[in-house]
Amino acid sequence: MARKNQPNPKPRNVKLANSTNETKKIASLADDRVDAANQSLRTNQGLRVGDDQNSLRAGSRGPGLLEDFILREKITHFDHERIPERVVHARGAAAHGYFQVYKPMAKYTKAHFLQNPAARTPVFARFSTVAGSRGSADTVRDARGFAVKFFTEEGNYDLVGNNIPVFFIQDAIKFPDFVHAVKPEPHNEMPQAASAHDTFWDFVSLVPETTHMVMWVMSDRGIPRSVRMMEGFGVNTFRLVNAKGVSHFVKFHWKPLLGKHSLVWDEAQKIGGKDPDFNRRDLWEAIDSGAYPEFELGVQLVAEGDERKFDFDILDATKLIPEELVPVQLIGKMVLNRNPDNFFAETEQVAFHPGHVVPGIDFSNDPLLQGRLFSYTDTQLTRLGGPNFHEIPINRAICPFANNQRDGMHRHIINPGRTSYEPNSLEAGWPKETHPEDGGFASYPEPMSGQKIRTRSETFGDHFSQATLFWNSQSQPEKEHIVSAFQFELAKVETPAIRVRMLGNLANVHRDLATAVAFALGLPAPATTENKKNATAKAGGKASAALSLLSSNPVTIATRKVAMLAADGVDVALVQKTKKALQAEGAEAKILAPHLGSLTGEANKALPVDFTIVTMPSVVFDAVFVAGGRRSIATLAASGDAIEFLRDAYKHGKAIACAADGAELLKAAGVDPSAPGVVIAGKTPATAFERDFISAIAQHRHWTRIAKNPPMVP
Ligand code: HDE
Repeated sequence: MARKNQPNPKPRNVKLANSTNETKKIASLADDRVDAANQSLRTNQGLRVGDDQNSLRAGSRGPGLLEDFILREKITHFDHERIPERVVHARGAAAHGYFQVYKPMAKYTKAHFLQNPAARTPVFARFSTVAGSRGSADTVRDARGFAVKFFTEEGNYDLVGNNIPVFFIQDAIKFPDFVHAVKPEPHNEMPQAASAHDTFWDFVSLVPETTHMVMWVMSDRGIPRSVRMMEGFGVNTFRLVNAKGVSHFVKFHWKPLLGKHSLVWDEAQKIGGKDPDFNRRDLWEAIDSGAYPEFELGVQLVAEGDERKFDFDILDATKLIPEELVPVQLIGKMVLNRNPDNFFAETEQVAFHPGHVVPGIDFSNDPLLQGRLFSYTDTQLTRLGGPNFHEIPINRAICPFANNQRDGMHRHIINPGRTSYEPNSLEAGWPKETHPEDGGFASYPEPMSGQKIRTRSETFGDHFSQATLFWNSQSQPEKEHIVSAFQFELAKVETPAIRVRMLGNLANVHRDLATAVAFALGLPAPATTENKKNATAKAGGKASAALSLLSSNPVTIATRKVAMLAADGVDVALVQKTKKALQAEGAEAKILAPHLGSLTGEANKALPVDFTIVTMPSVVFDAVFVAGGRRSIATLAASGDAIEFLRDAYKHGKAIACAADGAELLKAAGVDPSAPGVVIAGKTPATAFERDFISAIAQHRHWTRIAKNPPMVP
């Protein structure tokens, strides 16, 4: 076996000292990989197994024998395969990669991994939904976790963020209440992974500080097209501290190089049934095919002395700092280039913690963050079964490592020597502290004074201005989606008083929003009651372009998936030409047909089929190409599956291209050939057809086709 059975008490991989950190981490994980190829099947004690088919029994038809230690070992291990899932963020997918800073950040931080543009720091990033169980669907409406572990030479640094820059609550003491409210209801454990139920809306309607984040979750941010196409945010305010001890407050951002894109709600729900692993599969396949997801790391920096210059409190996690006030500086890039070898060992056992910091990164007094700093180690004790979870390969630091902690469940390290205390003289005082000037961690010495009280600062009191800012910043289609989401969720709420109370909160965000939602609920539009002054006078009266998903996206179809619908009799030449043009732009084109194998095309040309139409529905593609050929079109026009495929693509605003002789099929599917985003071959030269199709896909959605459904206001 490849495994080293004797854990090394010295720093791991010292012999790799000249290699990059990235290689070190890969090597460190490789030490723990057990490759079963060419190996005998053995028990956990190393005994070679002679028969893995039959248990030990008294005669071939007799009872089993207690003596069968091989059966007992196997079944016992199986019985204990499950560990508690994460209380929140149970459903996730992850990838390895690296981070590289663009230029030295010494002016702001002494963190080593933010200094050398030539160095690559290994990372492990996990993306998750929040409310659902481990086996829930990927495309539910929810915030997404965006957690990154940096294996730096000064120890592990975790940036444990979300895809939404603010949080529901201001104080950690409300977190269990919030989570209990959003989780399935306790009496019947329904609904799974959904906020559209009474307890969630009961809580948020009673706690107005949730309004801003609720706006984000009801927006298209709640249903990302791909984790590769969503932003990430550190949410809480942290500190960067330089070698001279000068501190800046910092908000962290991740910006995806593929732009920010979302699903539409009907599509998200259908994917939930057709491919519950949609986001997980998308991440895996992209990395597998070499289309490595990339995210730039951004920082918003606020000098220590400017802490109070905003009309909100930067310690309040329900607020963001508008990019117009403090621009985001892009300081480096993360590339995810390797899928995990084993889901459980890596993705499930990875343990993030916002308190895993390195010198040069520190905390603010944000009361949500302060509570988080307790929670994450505590939760691992239950989830990973004891205090030694840092020894699990995926959690191990790559730097030299020694301290006086000892024993506990599942201890792997074998510490030689007699001392595990400090001070000691028997081991010459080792392991010893490091002076901060030499890299030892020292907390930022923020001056403190004040009474010991349970009070929230008055500066946390405005709950609506930024919710209004968010609403104002959305494009028309995005506003329509927010309205539809509230209409959907609140119509699922069974208790009328909760709907009414929630409308009261929405009225403080914007009259149009409250009026439109009230219409669908059959309720009168509520009057604006509270905080109106704030909502108009402060940031709420303005807009911030960066808050719209549709702003500043790159024009690209890279990694987009295009379905090519075809049947026997297909015009193979046009399919191949269009496929080539799409691939040249980095998109992926797949042939979908009524049967697998090969299609017999016109002039007896063969076209290999990738998938049957029923197994790969429209909702898992970004665009559709309807191949030509008289017989092919006639077959598809008579196929309910092909018609539904096109109907969905049309309804979901996706680009549709069709060969010149495909009118019959479009008509059967109710596709208007002159609608935006529908491109018909033959009208223009072939090159223009390809170009028009590519540019229609690059627009992601053709919103006017979606906006008609449902009506936003009476
Ligand atoms: Fe978490 N959160 N959280 N959270 N959180 C956990 O830690 C908690 C919050 C976030 O992929 C838990 O290991 C408290 C904000 C992510 O493994 C737990 C509070 C943000 C992940 C926990 C918050 C997050 C977690 C559950 C309020 C965005 C998944 C399992 C004070 C910045 C990490 C675990 C992964 C996971 C506690 C609020 C992000 C219970 C008490 C705000 C991405 O410790």
